[in-house]
Amino acid sequence: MDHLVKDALEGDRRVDTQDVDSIQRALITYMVRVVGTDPRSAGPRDWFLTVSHLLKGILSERGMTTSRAQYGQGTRRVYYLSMEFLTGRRLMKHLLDFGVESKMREALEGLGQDLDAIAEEEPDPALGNGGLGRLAACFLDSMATHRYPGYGYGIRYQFGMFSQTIEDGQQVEHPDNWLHRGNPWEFVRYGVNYPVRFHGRIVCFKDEKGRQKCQWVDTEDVLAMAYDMKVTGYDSPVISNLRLWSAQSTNAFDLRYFNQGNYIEAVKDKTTSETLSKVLYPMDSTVLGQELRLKQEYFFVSASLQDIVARHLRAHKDLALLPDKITIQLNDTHPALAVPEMMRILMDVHGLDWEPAWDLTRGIFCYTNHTLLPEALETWPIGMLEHVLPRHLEIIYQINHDHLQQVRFRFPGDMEALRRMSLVDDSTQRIRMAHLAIVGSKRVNGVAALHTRLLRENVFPEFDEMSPGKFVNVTNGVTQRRWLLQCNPGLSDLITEAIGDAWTTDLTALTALEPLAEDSAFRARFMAVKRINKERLAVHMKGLTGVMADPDSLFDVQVKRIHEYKRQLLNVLHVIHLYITIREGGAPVPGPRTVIVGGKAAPGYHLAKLIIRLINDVALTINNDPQVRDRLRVIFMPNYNVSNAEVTIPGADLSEQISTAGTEASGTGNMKFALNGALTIGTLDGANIEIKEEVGDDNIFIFGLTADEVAQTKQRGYNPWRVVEEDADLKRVIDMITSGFFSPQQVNRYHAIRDALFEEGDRYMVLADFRAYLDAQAAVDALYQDPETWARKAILNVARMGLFSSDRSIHTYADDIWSIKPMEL
Ligand code: 26W
Repeated sequence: MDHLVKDALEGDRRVDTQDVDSIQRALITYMVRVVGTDPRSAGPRDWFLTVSHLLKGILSERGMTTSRAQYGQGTRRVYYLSMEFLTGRRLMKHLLDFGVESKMREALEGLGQDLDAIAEEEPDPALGNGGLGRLAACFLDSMATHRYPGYGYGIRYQFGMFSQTIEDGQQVEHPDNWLHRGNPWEFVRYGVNYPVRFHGRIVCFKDEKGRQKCQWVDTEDVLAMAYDMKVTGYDSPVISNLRLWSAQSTNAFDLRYFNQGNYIEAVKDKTTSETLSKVLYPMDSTVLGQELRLKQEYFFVSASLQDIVARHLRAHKDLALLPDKITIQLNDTHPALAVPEMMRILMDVHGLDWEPAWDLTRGIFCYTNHTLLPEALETWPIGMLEHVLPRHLEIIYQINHDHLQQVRFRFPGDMEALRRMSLVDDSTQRIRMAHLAIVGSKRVNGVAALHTRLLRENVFPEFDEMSPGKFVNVTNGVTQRRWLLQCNPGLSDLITEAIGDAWTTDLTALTALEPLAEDSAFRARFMAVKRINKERLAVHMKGLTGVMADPDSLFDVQVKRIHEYKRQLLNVLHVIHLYITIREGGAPVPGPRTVIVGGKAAPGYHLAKLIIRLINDVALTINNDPQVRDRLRVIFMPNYNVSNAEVTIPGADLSEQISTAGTEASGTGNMKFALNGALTIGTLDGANIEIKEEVGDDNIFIFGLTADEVAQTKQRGYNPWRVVEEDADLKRVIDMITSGFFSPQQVNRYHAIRDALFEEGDRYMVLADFRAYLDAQAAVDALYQDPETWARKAILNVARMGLFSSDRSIHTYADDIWSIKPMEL
């Protein structure tokens, strides 16, 4: 058999992807044999399926070659556990990674088909909320590209992030049934399934050697079934795997009812089990404490660890080798139950004692924190854990007992340290998942320099003191393959023509562009590319909203989740100020400018939804005002997602990164915009600080309070009323909103916003930064009047983005945290 397999993987039975004729033959074969449609009557969807099945074959061949090599080398691996992966569409990505886009385009053209139209048929798998999920996807890309042995684990949600429409100015959520026409990329592994247990009770006994043993019995079980998605890297022989778990009912559970003759109850149970992987929770900053969410977290953690341990034992036999052979990265605390679950598997399944099990466990995990917002730090009610995962609660208590011993030793007599460091919050009777993740990990990292500093100084200072060197920084990055090469072919070609293509896998190579900022011919070409991208974006938005933007105007873009801390409201206040200024004919007349805002609000986050409505009301007023509409236009872009980002980011002139300093952990959109030649207007928050250091103070618009100033101002007593009293422009803007100018049908529509700003003390300091923001925006307007200087700065931004590649992040994780090396293939 071996020679046949070898032939399939390496021989001439494969499609020759550099030969148009060979591709065409393969396409027709796949269309007929796999899709089952007559090529003469095939529509774009059939062609999409055909191309993806052809690619899937190649993915499988190369994937096998990778895993054969990995086993051969006994490679140390990293497992990336994440509740979310926002991979974006796959088709163009795989073509680009395999280097076959142009041949495929040609082959399809010969068959009368347009590749771009076919690619549009693919649903965008929205298996994530925002930054954290997209970061996971960028990391998988960087790992595969640089040949690191990485492996992702997550959930195959049947419904991903809701799709958003705007009706009557308001967000409406629609279910994202992304699988309804099948998912050609996945490999279903019916044979790879694990039972995941819930509820039940614990029985403890002494074994034959007199040791205390515990068993978890009378559980309700759900089956986790594996679906694999192959992950390609750019021009890389390594194919990684993203294994997503889907919940199935177990037959054993159904039988109980069957035997009682209660068929309907049995089927009902089946659907209850399957709800576990039904839907992604669309919140990215407030934890709800819902039992179903807890079950989702445990479901994917348990299945992943069972799979990891089984694979380890197949290859290495010996559990003691676990920390040598694997490392597991926890993407935020959502998979933090992995710590007690690993303990359970080692002790209850494999019979290890507590001490050796704990030594192994602590040598395996690392934890990334992605947020400083207190309401986003996960905690679970003890009562709920006791009910859903009684064995894990016991293990957590034992971990806490040992941990608090060490705290007492390190901080003798310090009751406050004990209280703050305990895994149990006594006042609320909840388990603190970040504490659990920290105690169970060998390294903890923040995602930008400021964020890591604040974690160490303000959020977990005692942990930092107790374990010097445990907290480290790894600043986020983005993959230049999707966020430049794929989404901005015009700029990519221009760069490659000028400096070669080394930047595609080493972004620091972009520094070679710096001298070209002084080359007027290059500047002209650079701005011509921007112009084309703005036209493409304008057409795209016209299609989505009916509103046409003028590509000659400054495209001012803020796209990200809608949240008070990200301060879309500050953006709106500026827009209203511009509106007033233009109407009054005040000098200098700003603009023309198109303000584009996009993003989803969590369905239960009323204030965020109200901000969306305000943007739309303001847009309606401005865009219908003949006196203003040629100088200022406002567009709310609906359904912001990876695919829309790919069109939006290359077309931006100005990137809005205006969070309250000390609230945005890193931001990654900020990096994507600058990489595509937008200038940033931003606060000294998250990675903006490092972006400023790289591009230079002259090439970025920084404004507002620093994180330390925000803290001091709050401490001294911040008074939003006074800020407004002292600023006539601000007062007019606020009055206009609260008087119902933008909502004449309902004059009190925005009173909740007024209350948040005044009665509730303007938690995010929107008013405090208003004047500084106006000044920075005035500087933007002035600079935009000087296109040559603008272009020079934009080019320097691109040239100096080398640091912000996810390749750099991944090399840092690999060297400093994971201790893994690229594979040799
Ligand atoms: C359970 C509710 C929930 C869900 C998701 C709380 C918090 C989250 C995430 C941690 C939110 C998130 O996506 N954070 C973002 O992570 C990015 C990648 O590190 C950072 O760039 C963003 O600044 C951060 O907001």
